Amino acid sequence: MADEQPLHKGFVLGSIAYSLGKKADDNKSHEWTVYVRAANPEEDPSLYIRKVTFHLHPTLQPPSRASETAPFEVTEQGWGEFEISVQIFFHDSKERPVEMMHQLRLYPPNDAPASQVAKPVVAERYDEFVFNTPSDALRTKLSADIVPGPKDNPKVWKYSPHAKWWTDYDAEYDARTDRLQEIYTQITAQLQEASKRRRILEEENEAIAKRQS
Ligand code: SLL
Repeated sequence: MADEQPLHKGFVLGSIAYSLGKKADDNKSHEWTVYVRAANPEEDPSLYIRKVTFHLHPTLQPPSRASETAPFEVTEQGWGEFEISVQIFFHDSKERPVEMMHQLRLYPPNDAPASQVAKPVVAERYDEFVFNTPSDALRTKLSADIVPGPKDNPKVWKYSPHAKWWTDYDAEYDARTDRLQEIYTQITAQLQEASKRRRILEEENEAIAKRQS
């Protein structure tokens, strides 16, 4: 019988924007990239994603851009922030395309500390694709261990020029899970210690009660 477990793939939809500084054209104050990347820095998302289309503001021509292999991204220059509609298509024809909105951010929030001004502005969110009825081929691909590809493989974001500004959600998750495990272990030890102390006190009480009766 076929394995009926759904498969989850963590991914990130976001944008990164660098200020081009004072010498830049008025209408090209920033260079930005909007992207769909795998959560895992070593994973090639083109194993399961066939194409991503980004629908930009009509001041950018042509507004519809298709990215047909990893990295799934579009880089542009401009001055303004706007909403980008993103469609993600999969190799598996049974999987319906996913449509999402992303708010492009170029400017740091007003309350950002001054030291952050030179950094690019990253706006991104983690999400998961859920494949409920993946084909055998997709299941095989998604279940395979991630083997680090050739060094500088442009399809994995580990080697992207933006990588140092990006969050490794997988590593963050693992670190949190390890920390939780540590806390559980400590609490269990403390509980055992407390119940041992309680037993000793109860025995002492019983002994005293016996002597008094
Ligand atoms: C705004 N609603 O008014 C937005 C629109 C459009 C920004 C922003 C393209 C570059 C160019 C560009 O930055 N468009 O115009 O050459 O803030």
